[in-house]
Amino acid sequence: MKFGYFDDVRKEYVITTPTTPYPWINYLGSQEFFSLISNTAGGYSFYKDAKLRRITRFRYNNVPLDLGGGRYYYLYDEGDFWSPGFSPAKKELDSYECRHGMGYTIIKGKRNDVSTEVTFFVPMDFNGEVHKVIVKNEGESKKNLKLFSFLEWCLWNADDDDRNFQRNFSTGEVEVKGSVIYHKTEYKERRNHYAFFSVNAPIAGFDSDRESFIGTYGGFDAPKAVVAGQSTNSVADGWSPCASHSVEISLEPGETKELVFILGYVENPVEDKWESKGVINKKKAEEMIAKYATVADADKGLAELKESWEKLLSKYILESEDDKLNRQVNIWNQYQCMVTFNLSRSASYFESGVGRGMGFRDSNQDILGFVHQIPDRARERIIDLASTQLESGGAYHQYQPLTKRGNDAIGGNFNDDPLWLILAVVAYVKETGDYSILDVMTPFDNDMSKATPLADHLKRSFDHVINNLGPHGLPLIGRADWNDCLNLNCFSTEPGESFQTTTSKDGKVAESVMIAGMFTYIGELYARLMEKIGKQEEADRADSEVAKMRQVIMKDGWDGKWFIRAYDDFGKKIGSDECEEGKIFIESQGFCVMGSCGIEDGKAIEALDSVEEKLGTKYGLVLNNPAFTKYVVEYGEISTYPAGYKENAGIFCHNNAWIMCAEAVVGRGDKAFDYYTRIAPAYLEDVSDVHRTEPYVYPQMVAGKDAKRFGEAKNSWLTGTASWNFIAISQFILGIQPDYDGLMVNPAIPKDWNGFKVTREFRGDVFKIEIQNPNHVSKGVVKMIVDGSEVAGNVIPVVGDGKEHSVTVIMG
Ligand code: BGC
Ligand code: IFM
Repeated sequence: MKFGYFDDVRKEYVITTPTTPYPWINYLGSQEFFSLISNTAGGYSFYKDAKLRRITRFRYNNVPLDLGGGRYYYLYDEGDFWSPGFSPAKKELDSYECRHGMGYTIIKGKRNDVSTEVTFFVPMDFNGEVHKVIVKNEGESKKNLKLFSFLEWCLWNADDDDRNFQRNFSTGEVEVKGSVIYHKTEYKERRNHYAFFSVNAPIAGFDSDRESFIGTYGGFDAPKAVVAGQSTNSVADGWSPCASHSVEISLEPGETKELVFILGYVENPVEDKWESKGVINKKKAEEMIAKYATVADADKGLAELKESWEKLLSKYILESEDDKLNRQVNIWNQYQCMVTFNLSRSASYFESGVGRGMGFRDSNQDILGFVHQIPDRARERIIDLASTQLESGGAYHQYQPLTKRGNDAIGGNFNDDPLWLILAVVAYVKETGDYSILDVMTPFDNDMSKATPLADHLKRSFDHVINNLGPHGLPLIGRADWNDCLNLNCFSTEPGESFQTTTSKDGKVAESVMIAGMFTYIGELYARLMEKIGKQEEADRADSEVAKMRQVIMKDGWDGKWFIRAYDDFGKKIGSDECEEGKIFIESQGFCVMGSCGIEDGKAIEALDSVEEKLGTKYGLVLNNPAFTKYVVEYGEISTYPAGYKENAGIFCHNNAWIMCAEAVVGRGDKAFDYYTRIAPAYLEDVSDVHRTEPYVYPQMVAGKDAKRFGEAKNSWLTGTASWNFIAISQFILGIQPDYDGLMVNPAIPKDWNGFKVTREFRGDVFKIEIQNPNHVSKGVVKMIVDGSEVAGNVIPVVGDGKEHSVTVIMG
């Protein structure tokens, strides 16, 4: 069942009912001010950091879920009232539509012959949300309406806001001046920031105290002031500050009224601190309000935003015979990659914004998906990440975006972390040709006195693996590798003790075949990069370490029909046929094959066949099989999940992409693409009732075949799935791979494809690539013609003239 449709021309998903199976959200903002907005206008906003600078309040775990808070509008029409976005009033609407587009959302609702359309967006270079509201009388008689706005302020630190009521009920401060409501509460610090909510029209009244607006025993669905059709002009003093305007709107039949509301955030430079308590400098707010003073200004802001997205999405454009594939590649997957770059794993309808900052592993992988769009920001992000690396080559697992400091509470010791940095840097250099990044003096643990060139950070990442090998010569897993829940050194034998605190022995036994596989894949990329910058000796050293690791994998990491997953702290195999449950895991199959293990002797194919046989389902590949039904205390968190969920045999869409890549490596394009379509959201639109999360973005996980709710997705939006699936489709299946000296073309496609076209902007040139598949093969390039001349091999050389170039590639 579907709950909307794709409008590919406008690059929007159009939702046709407010009661989607789960709130279907979008993100506004891509620089410093961000918002989450659901199809009923629920969600919240923050500046840079969802934990430390939360602007509006949202209650996770609310009932119903999407009424945790939002930026809400109510129409009052002589006794009746409703919300044009359905929530929070939840009065039935005569028509409803929500269009989630690239950085904006339009919600339209009609009742009593009054249609209202609200366009929400965060303009470029603007620390605020603009709401353009159009109210139209579509009836035959005059309407005397009142429009109420409403939002609730969060007292800045979302974590504290949720807990520290003894303080926070006494700190709230607001100021109302004309049509602007200012939120001035201090958060345990001398005030240097404030927020405001304005409208570009005279107001009939306002409320800034939530209880006065809603009533002590009321709810968002029927606020006292809205029911009465009259604001109370409350000025908050402690308790819960909010912001609500009421605007009188009289409309003749056919008449329209347009308004612009702005929710803004102002940060003052340190030197401009206010000296007196309760006084704020309103100059910046006034400038922001003036910038979008009219509907024409708002329209211009929206047009600029759309243009910037057009530009971002023009770097890789696919024309294939498959509309679902085109929309997935050209619109939604690239959009999701940008959102994951901006938000890491911090704020979604599954991530509370207070739980985590930016992940070292996660953000490095995110770079793979957006580096072609904004290489400059990828460069900056890489340096930020590398600056939290430790001298040992290990890394803080997370850092807080506002401070950019490593998070001590979580620490490091996830032994896969360092390798992802190499992968991100290689992707950046291949995309840009900018080797100078390798010379950037980059601190360890943010301490500039310990800075070394970025190239040295990569060496330490590489060496971190070989300095931490276990009894078989495989990498020690540390606290966990990519699979956060495989905690082989962190288990407890005491009931009730935390998994994360007790080390069983000395952490020198448990080994990860996945990290070994990653090392063969990424280590080889490191060797090639070193060769490129003339460090042949280092390249040779890396090559020989990688070759050694491949041997170790084939000797002690091969189980007979697939790669084993790990050795536990007692030296016992995990992910082996000899195990009772969890006989096979997906991660090591993907990375060992990508790292060219078992290619020559057919073992790679054998491992991939086992993947389909043991892990395959119609909704994707499960992570392990059989699912754990018993606790295995020495494995850590993994077996605490019920069978079929999350890391215990859930379908982790992230690692499905590694299998697509591996299938492409062995040349099986049909299989690679088949796996792609099993999880790509555009192909699952028709089962939205089963899948439940947004049909336009990937979820992190879909319940696996052992789960009671097989096929149901969770954790949509913020997941490495976005970047890896983009890599899988764009570089491994469609096969357009940035390389040091040009664009390599190496598709692995289904045999029945006739071909496809890709427009790829690369280092300033635009390549119009047409791939023809006259002999219906999956892999192999027999001829390549660039600007009319045949070129040997399959690398389109960089031209560097900033012009358009035509490329024809014949497969065979
Ligand atoms: C959770 C995992 C999750 C991971 C994300 C763990 O603590 O339990 O299920 O995927 O964190 O980092
Ligand atoms: O690898 C992790 C990722 O860092 C966060 N989400 C879950 C993945 C698997 O555990």
